[in-house]
Amino acid sequence: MKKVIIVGHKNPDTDSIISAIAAQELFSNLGFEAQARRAGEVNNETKFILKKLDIVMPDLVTALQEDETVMLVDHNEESQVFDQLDYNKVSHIIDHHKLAVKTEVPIFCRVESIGSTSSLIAKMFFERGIELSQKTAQLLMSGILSDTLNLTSPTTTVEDKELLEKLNEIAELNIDVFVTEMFEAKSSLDGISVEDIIRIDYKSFEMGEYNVGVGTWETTMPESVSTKKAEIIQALIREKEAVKLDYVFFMVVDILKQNCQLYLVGEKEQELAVKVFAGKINDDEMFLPGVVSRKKQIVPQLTEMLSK
Ligand SMILES: [Mn+2]
Repeated sequence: MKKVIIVGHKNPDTDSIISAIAAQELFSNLGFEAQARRAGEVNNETKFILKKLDIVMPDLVTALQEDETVMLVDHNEESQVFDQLDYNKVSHIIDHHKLAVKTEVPIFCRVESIGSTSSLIAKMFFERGIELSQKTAQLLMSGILSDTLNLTSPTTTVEDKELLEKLNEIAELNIDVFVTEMFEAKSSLDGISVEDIIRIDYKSFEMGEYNVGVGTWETTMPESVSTKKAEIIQALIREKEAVKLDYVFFMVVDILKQNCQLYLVGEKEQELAVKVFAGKINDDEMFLPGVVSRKKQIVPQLTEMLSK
């Protein structure tokens, strides 16, 4: 049997953990010896979901065995894969982010512009006619609801809505209640240090010649984070120096009011933000109404400017 290790990105979010767990079930059904792993500590939202659905947390990914290959879910950029990975070991990519790699050999690659990788895995279950348990259906719904911010993010597609409805025929979840609990868990700062706030949902990107870090904190209680702004900015500056970033940005996303405070740690970031987003800077931050998605509303715009 072909052995495949399934893993999401570093600083895993809910979608990257859930899509790995669900892909393990899908690919086991397709004749693989599939194992879900995680590439880092998980956030409070993910912990809440796995506990609620009584699902075992995947183990941390470790060095690969000779006969194992890797399926990347919810990412494909080299800067986001787990540290020890030789990219030549990647045999599969299932993702909904921009494709940013070239491979030496043909691989299985399923990339769609859809709201979550969980949506894509759900779609693959349905396409292949593989039966979903109630728990797996609930799990996939959580992934979709998390990544699309309950279908409100501009990344949401008609298909996400249809898949969610179809899954709920099996899952029978009270979506409103579940989402409220999920977002509460996501917003909780229980056991979360300032370092955790910037690290938990942080990604780095190559934009033109530049290395750019963009962290995000999605919350229903932005004030709980904004009171720590000065400390967060100091931590971001330390991170920028430590890993030699050219720019670092941090988004505090208000899930309910659908807006973002973009923290700007220095003059370079301020200049770039003014050019790209044309907002007003007030006390090291720029208010961006309607902006909630790093993938769709921050990264492409920065990349375009920095690639000129
Ligand atoms: Mn995702």
